[in-house]
Amino acid sequence: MGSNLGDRQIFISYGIKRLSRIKDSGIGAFSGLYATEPVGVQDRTPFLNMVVKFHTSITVDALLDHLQRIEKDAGRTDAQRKKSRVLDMDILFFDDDIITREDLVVPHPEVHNRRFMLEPLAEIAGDLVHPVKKKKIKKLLEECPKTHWVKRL
Ligand code: PH2
Ligand code: MG
Ligand code: MG
Repeated sequence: MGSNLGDRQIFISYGIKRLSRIKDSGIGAFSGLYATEPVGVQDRTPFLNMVVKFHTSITVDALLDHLQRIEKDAGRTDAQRKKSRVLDMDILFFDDDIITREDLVVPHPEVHNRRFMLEPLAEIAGDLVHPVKKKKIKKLLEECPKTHWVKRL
């Protein structure tokens, strides 16, 4: 999850609350909350980012629908797509599934390049093996250049 617009902490909390209400599912673990330098975004306001481990029996498409609905309900507009956003909820991994569709790529295509994803991930899933890179998260984190700052709050 990420937010860099408005009351960032409230939007992250809202995302968690809505996730916890998805049926046949549950949150298994939370990372800490991180302030992170924006990557590829004009606005210099730091993001708040965090990662949650989510157990579910719904399909990845049903999950994606939920996430998009939650983002929209938080007030996210299409104009925020490549810019600042009140709430962004991305699927980083879905089991070992490898999905390469136009509307969804899993594992997240940038996860190995982004310390703002890898640092919180390493906290709760350091031994998770990236099914494409075939490396553990903690290894990917070691190898990831420090192109942006990431600070655990
Ligand atoms: N999300 C982006 C683009 N850049 N930078 C940080 N620090 N955190 C994000 O969540 C983020 C980003 C696109 O979704
Ligand atoms: Mg997104
Ligand atoms: Mg994103």
